[in-house]
Amino acid sequence: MSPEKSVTRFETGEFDKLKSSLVIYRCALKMIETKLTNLNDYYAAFYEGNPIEHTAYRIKSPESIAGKLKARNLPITAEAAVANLLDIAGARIICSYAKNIREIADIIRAQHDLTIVSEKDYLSAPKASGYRSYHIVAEVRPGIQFGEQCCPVEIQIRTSAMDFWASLEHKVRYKYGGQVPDHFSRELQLCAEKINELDERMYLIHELVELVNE
Ligand code: 0O2
Repeated sequence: MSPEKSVTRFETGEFDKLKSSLVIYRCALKMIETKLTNLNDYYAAFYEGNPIEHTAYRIKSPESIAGKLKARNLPITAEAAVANLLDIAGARIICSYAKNIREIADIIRAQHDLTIVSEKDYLSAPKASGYRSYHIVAEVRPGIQFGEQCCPVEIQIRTSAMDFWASLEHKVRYKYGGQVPDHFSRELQLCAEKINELDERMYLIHELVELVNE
């Protein structure tokens, strides 16, 4: 039996304000999507092994925004969301090997029309949950119609195996309303370690095959 989950929501007036606030995030996300599609096309045309497996894009749902504001003891308002949350617009890059993650992060960092706001290296320092990924928050300027306003987009870069783990852990955490029982947490931490080990071993196989080809 699943425990009861109480859903935090925006009040009607605030919900309408949030809907208007989300327009600029959608525009910013489309700009990042174009940039990453171009990067993917470049790799596909000029590299033998494209390190990008696939990309995904999402705007955080109002329920999820409200839940995050509540968890941080912030008011459930559009203003608080815009002022405090950097991951309302999110892009995810799934790549083949952990080594590709840093290469892709370097390319993103070097783009002149992006302003890097923050970076979190959960590869060198995984979260207590076992979560591994590289996060970059980049700001873009979606257009003069929004004045001088910049808009943040969180870009998460990880391997397929790390992504598989993160989806499962997210599902478990959601199921238990954030209070994951200890035995599940331990099992997930163990899986994260094993996944990391597998990522490294598969990369070694890949490198050996490259050597043999040479
Ligand atoms: P969703 O549904 O993906 O949008 P926070 O730790 O979230 O309070 P911050 O600084 O926003 O504070 O977090 P951080 O570390 O940059 O992480 C933001 C996002 O990374 C999360 O968004 C998740 O997508 C992912 N993430 C971070 N830690 C974990 C983890 O332990 N497990 C999984 N599965 N994902 C994680 P949201 O809002 O949590 O979720």
